[in-house]
Amino acid sequence: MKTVLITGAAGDVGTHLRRELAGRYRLRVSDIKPIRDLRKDEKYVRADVSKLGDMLRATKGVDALVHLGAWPVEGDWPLILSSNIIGGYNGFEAARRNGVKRVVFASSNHAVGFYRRDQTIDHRAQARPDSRYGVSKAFGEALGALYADKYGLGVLAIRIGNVNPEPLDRRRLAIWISPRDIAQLVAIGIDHPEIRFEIVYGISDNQRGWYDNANAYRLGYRPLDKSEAYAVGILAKHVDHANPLVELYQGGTFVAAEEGGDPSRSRPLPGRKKSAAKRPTMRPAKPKTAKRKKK
Ligand code: 15L
Repeated sequence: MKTVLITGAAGDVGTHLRRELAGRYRLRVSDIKPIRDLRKDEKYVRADVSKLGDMLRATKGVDALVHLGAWPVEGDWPLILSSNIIGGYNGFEAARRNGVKRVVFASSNHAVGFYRRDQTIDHRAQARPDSRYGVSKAFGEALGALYADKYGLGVLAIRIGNVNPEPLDRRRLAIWISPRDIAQLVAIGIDHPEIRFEIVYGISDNQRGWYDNANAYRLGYRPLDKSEAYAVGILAKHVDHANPLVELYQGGTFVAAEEGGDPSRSRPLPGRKKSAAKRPTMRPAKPKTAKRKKK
């Protein structure tokens, strides 16, 4: 039986995974918080992901690392830097130094949150983070590619939507993943014989999804749950957010935090002055008809 370390195991996703993966692997679980409801075959190691020494101790002798440990939403820069950027690096580096063969990295939909909801994106979509948190997840994916290419680790980065027993709202009808489906993806990351570096989306079989998750299916993923089963009840309660950008982009409220995000501001139209394109519009304004020069 493989020994698998789950970091951030006291969090929501970690708690679901501990239950779903029990009996399948010998689980070592780590967190900065204590975990009191340990199963008899689980071992707890206190580890702060921002400390390389802790991560070296925690990853000793494990076959695979499931690296969930991080700040889980948008946060200020010092927090994202220590928990997610340094914490992400420490996970991969400790795995490398201890000869861990597999890393499953918990990336997020927020690494690509600035794609519009009317776009379908697949695993090749380049990062368009909607937050510092999203940037840290894109950084983790890049680390995964580096550690796979340079050091031969097998890495699965899962752009996780939202793990919950049921989808929470209209946006989550697109990105929801059930606990048993995320466990299935994690198990693919640990056991699939041919993984070098792969990105997949962590979503169930969601009819309203905006991801083409063909790469996950290619690796054998067969989700058991569908968000559509909850659609009628959720849509009946749905009220659009006051900020239209929240409904326009995949990242939802993350795109509107602080500055209120609108990527069209940073893309001046050809022949227009940059300052004019900076207006916070959702659609690029129509170019003015060029004035004729007087002869
Ligand atoms: C995430 O990446 C977060 O960790 C989680 O707390 C949710 O905010 C989720 O995304 C989401 O987008 O619903």
